Amino acid sequence: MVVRERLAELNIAGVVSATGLIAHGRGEAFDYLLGERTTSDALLAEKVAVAYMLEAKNPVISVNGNVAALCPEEIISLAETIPARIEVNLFHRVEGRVEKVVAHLEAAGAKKVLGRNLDARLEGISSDRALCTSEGIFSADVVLVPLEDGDRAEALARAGKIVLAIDLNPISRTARAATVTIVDELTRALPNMIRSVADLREDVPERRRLISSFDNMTNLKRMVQAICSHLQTD
Ligand code: PTJ
Repeated sequence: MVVRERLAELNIAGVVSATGLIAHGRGEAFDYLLGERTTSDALLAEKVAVAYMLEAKNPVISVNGNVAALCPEEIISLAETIPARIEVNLFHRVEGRVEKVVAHLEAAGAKKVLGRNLDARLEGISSDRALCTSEGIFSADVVLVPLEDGDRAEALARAGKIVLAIDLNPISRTARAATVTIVDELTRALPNMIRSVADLREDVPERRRLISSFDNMTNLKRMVQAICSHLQTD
């Protein structure tokens, strides 16, 4: 209830879009099906995603209205500890909204947030959603996309980037386009990821083992099985 109230308030303030509220409801529905827990497979995907971020040359965390509203402090903490850049990249580009989302992150302590000045375009998307920054998403080798839409996730993958998605829907286009899909609720996933950074920072062999032994399609099948098993328990 507290989270819903926060999202509703930030919708009125212009940070969260109207469809962001619908997207959140969709996420809640999948989370009920999953049992509102982090499965061992999701925890593994979280570690693999951190391994990719620590191995990256220019890791970027893409932030939209929902992500900024749900967990600004955790996004900032993950970005600082990796370290990674934060870029605000919106699906609904209403006039003045980027500024509101950036300001919301800055009020939570974020520094040097990218996204105010968009000077590059992702190939393969015709709308304004292709716009990004050359310093951030355009030149990133690894992009963390919590709650991403399918078109952009596919475009990022086609651009040769390692795409790390956080998406409670294991059959979404985003989930299937990503290199690693974390099927977990965002506010549970981020603290787990922050904890994994400490374990993996100095352990290069373990990072590489995690990356080379991970297969996203197998991961997604296991997450679908986890939903089915949960529904079959009394
Ligand atoms: O702020 P904007 O304009 O950039 O818009 C952001 C939204 C989320 C509206 C936009 O990216 C969008 O339309 O996304 P989709 O296509 O609705 O995808 C969102 C996915 O995230 C869905 O598969 C949801 O199940 C999932 N999801 C929603 N809330 C959570 C979530 N996954 C993890 N944690 C959540 N809290």
